[in-house]
Amino acid sequence: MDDAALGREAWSVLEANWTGSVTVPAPGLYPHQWNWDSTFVAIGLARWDTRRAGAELVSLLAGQWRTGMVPHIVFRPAHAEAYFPGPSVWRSQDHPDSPNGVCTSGLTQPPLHALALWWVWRHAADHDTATALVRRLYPMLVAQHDYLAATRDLGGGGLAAIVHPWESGMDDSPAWDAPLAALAPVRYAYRRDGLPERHPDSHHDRYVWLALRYRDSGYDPAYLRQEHPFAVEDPMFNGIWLASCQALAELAPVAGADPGPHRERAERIRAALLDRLWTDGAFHARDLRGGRLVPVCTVGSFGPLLDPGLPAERVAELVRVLESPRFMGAAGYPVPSCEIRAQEFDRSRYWRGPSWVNTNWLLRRAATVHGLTALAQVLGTCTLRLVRQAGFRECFDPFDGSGRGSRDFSWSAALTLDLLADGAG
Ligand code: 2M8
Repeated sequence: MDDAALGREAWSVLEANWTGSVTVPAPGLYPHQWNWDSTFVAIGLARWDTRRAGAELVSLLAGQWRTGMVPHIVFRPAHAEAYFPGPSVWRSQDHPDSPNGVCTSGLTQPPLHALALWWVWRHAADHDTATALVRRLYPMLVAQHDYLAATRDLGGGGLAAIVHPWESGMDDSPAWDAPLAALAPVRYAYRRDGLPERHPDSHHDRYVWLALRYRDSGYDPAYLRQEHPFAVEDPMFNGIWLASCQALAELAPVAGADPGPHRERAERIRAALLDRLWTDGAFHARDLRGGRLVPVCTVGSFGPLLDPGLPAERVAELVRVLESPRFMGAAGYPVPSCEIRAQEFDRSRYWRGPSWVNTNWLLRRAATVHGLTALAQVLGTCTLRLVRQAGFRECFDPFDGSGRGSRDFSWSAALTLDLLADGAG
């Protein structure tokens, strides 16, 4: 399929998943607005349609809480209980800090928003619209970053902790196995049929239990600090946060603000990543409750590569691991979501092996940031090969490229548009 035809197909997926104000991740399984999905959609649309890219971010931020937290799901009322856990589980409307008239979840997702806004601003054909958008969203993104610094630094070392696997976006990643296994066994009727590739004795019961505990605390920051049994410093979440701090520093002058505090925060996050999460030639998640680094290396281990200021020797070490048979070197369709030789690796299980377009895009961006042109080229070409051969699937087998999970998946389509516009084909 040539580039023009692939681009047309990507557009038709995004049209079909557009509700008039938001792009849902996929028909059927995901009927609401998801947080980082919308940031990837905005990135993908940035070079093509400034207004719609902006609308995607604006509708997502309509769900922002007064604490600054940007929720991981903004619900569409007409489809309220079409996804579990829906609004009746989260009960956001009972909380005084939740937004008026919008139902959301009580968790967040990786803070890619400022990077997405910067991407839209930088690539906008319609400069006035982009500038107005930056001025409107900048204070909301500052509030989001302040929330992470004030409420999520549960380890006290300058990083933001996730308090639920869903907050990572890489839900079933083996990086969360040990912290989840330490929880008491629980059983809830939480099953989703039709997804055979998900973990059969999955952690989903624990997911629901964790979400309910946090909800029942009244989404209380003191409870998170003192009692909540799941708290993990994820290198991908924090690498994305760092990149977003740098993006906010770039955007600050457009909004008439001082970039200094964002640069300082980025430096603090870099120092904390190196100090707290680096071991054995890569970044690893830190289980704050278990008090140790998680041994398994996943695609999340490369998140801090998004930082142009990462010391050169660390960049070289990470790229060596990335290109080795542990990751890209043994997969025909990189980058697998988990190290191939790890015991936990599974080529077909959700976030435990398959290759995803969004993480490939992030790593391609990281390669570009460090001037690694050949690596960026391989990542772009391989990602386009996946969608050309298997369509805009949710994820892909890293060895044979066959599609997994949902079809017509929005971020796979949107990021294809970005790769095509960037000449990655
Ligand atoms: C998946 O996560 C949701 C929960 O948030 C789920 O499993 O139902 C993940 O792949 C996540 O990264 C993504 O944002 C979401 C919607 O595509 O689906």
